[in-house]
Amino acid sequence: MSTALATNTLDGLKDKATMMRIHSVRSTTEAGSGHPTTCASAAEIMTALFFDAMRYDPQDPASEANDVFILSKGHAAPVLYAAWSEVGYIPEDELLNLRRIDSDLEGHPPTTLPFVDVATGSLGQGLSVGVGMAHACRLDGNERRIWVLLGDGEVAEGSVWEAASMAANDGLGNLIATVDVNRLGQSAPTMLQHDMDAYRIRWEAFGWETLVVDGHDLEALIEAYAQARESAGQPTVILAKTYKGRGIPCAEDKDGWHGKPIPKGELADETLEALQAQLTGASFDWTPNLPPAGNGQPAEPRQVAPPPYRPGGPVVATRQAYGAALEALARADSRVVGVDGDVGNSTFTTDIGKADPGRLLQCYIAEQNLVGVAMGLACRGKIPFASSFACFLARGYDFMRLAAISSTNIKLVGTHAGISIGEDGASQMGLEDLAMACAEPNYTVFYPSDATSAWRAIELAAGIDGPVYVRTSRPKTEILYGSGEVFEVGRSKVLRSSADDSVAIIGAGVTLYEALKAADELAAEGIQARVIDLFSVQPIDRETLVAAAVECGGKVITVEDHYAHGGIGSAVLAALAEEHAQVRQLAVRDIARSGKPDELLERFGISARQIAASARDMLA
Ligand SMILES: Cc1ncc(C[n+]2csc(CCOP(=O)(O)OP(=O)(O)O)c2C)c(N)n1
Repeated sequence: MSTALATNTLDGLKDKATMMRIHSVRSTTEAGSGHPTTCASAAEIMTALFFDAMRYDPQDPASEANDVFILSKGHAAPVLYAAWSEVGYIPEDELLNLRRIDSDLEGHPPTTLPFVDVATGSLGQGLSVGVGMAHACRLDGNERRIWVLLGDGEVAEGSVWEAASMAANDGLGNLIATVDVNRLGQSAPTMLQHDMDAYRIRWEAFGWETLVVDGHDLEALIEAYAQARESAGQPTVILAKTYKGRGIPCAEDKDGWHGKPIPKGELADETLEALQAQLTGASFDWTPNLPPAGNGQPAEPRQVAPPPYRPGGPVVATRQAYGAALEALARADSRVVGVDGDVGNSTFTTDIGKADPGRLLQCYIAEQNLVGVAMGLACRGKIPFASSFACFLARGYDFMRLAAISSTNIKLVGTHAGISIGEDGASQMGLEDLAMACAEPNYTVFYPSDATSAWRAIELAAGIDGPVYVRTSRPKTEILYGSGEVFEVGRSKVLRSSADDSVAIIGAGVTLYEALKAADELAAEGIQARVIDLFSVQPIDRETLVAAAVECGGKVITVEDHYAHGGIGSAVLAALAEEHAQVRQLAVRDIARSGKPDELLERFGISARQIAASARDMLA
């Protein structure tokens, strides 16, 4: 397909690109910080996308019907704001508020802006989010396209290639990436500089339709994007050869200008004069390429079946209950999607396939992408449950962090938590996952102990608008709660309690069972112990914990199958910070190893025997 643009149209478009450069220089100079050279290389790309390739309503950037644009190279935020200004959404003078405390035009794109679905700026995340969004659009059967702009330095991130593999494997023809190959990174030229052939070979090898263009040639870009829109079933990447700082005479194609604004005064004046001299002043009549009407709302969720477990019934692992609950949720709510990283038969995420095989996405062994895909799905109204062994989610932690910044509605389920997995050994044991999730202030964190509470945790997670982490365990455990038991965010369960309690023991997961055994042991000696199932680690049930501390003479023991920092002991300590309480924290304090679960609980100091010993010691 060939796109012959009338001269005045082409000149008008060129002026748009020049205006985007002018805005980027002005706003960063005014802010005294930012990345004008990063913006300048992308000005024609942004112009071709915003004035030709994308279908969207410039006056309704949050419309569900719009094509989606993800600025993966988030430090180019000023050119994104400039584009939305040039299409008429952001008033021009507002651009000068860039990076101010009272402006949404932050240094990197925030989701407080209606045209930003996900925060970017930690490089290497946008393409994974794009894959998730492309899948969401496919699930909804709509024809929206997802456009992602990456930097060339950025594509050194492994996560980009995790996403690229999945996009090609899944034939996501609705995903179109552009790499702004401007040759320079932050501190040095990029690995491949302007070796466009090397880029082409790599992307082709990953299964993408690949187009190499002069990234400052608007006609070439428009033609390439038109071709990309025709793609039958493969994602397309436009490899745009550009120059960093294009049009800024003092900085064009020069090392040492990354992340530096043009200083106010003579240099900024000269730069703006040079840019203004490039304006043709051509009249430009633009009619936005409006999208077709969006799809209707998803079907109203139906009532989820209650958990099928009963005290005294067969033992069930909490990870199994997660899979069963996920299947039940998926049957009740078409927005629920399962995301697996090739451990779905261990995490039980594959159970969702029994409800609908189309709603189980396979990311293979690529946990950064796993979290990013979930983020993209959530951005488009899905309720994604992404799961792996708790330990492997650590690989996706930076994505979890950006999901927190964006308040993305993702549900992460870590299975095989702690030393209780046993024989597989230390590399398979998640012992820092609670610390990761709880470090993010807006994550809700559940740690269910039995199958009923695990089922309810999954159901609660689906209903929360924001990121949730659920920690589950490998061993099969007894059922503690009947199906009618009500679980709530921020509420724990008191399992043993009497007026004579002299110590409170707080556990969750496998250690709750150890706590119950210890309480039995102590009761036989005439010592009454209160036992609390923490369940909701964040937010925490301060009221119940404070009452327990007060009523148990200030003697509290926490016991957890997690390292000592950032887990349930830390959370309880913080909750009791203003109380007169003596808190003993039993946790895994050394590097773990293989063994039988019971042997390991004993070796690492979190067994029933050690809890009871600790209680006796406190009361002595
Ligand atoms: C994961 C991550 N690592 C490092 C950085 C710091 N950083 C910001 S921009 C940049 C260079 C990016 O180069 P490139 O992708 O080529 O973008 P350009 O500015 O050249 O368009 C670096 C290293 C970051 N933001 N994210």
